[in-house]
Amino acid sequence: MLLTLLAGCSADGIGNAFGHFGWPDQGISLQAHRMYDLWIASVIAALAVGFFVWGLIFWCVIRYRKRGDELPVQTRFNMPIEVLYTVTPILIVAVLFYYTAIVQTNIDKLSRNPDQVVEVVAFKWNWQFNYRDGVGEQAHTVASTLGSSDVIPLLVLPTGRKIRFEETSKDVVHSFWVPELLFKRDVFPGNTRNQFEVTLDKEGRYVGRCAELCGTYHAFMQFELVAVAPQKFDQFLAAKKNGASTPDAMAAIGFTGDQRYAVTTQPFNTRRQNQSWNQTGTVAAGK
Ligand SMILES: [Cu+2]
Repeated sequence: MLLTLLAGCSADGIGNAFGHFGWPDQGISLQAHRMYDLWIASVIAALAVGFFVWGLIFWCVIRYRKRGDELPVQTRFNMPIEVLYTVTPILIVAVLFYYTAIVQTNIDKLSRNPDQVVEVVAFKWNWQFNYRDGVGEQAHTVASTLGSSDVIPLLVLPTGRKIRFEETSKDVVHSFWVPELLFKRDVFPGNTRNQFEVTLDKEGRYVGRCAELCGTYHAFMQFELVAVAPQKFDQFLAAKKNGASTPDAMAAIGFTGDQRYAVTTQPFNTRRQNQSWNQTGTVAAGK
């Protein structure tokens, strides 16, 4: 069953019918779709085993319920059954492992020449996204967007192109997470430069968050992924390279009014003064 599901496209239909079994959606990247299919197939496999086991339990409860005071036949062991319920779980785990390894390898694969490299810089408590002219630390930043307490940073990216993320943190461990990518990866300070690639296949605007409790204002680390057509992305990047602000560059590719800013979330009020308990008249830490 797992085989047929993974091979076919019925995972989408079943996922839709059952609320994606708890996942936010089907994902917006090629990588996400593979994880989604694995998730749906795994849940179905788990449910199949579950229903089979529940069936056996209820059958035993009903078929062998106490009928009198006579002691039933005392069976000690049954070799074929012992072998069966040792081998079957091993087989199930092996199949799940096999497909997980395939999908995971695919998700982690880095192409030799990604079409766009973005350096994700996390800091307490916001994000900077640097558009790079190549791969690695030696490459240069050609444009960037930066978040603050008042501005949600926008991460504008093209669909249909291989995008490499290179992550680095200025201080503590953060985690880059766009729920619709069905994926998150920790952002480390120091020499560790975590990388991953996605190819977006759905235009739209999606909220992103820090997924690693990184300090007092962790919850304020939000950003917005704006997936646009490749030509629009080229125009956006050209505008940024010419020194345009992010809202102006958004205007250059057709976003008007409030659409030039994040629409999926908004800056939270830090209420820093209110939060400095027992310190009336003094300035809150971090101010
Ligand atoms: Cu964080």
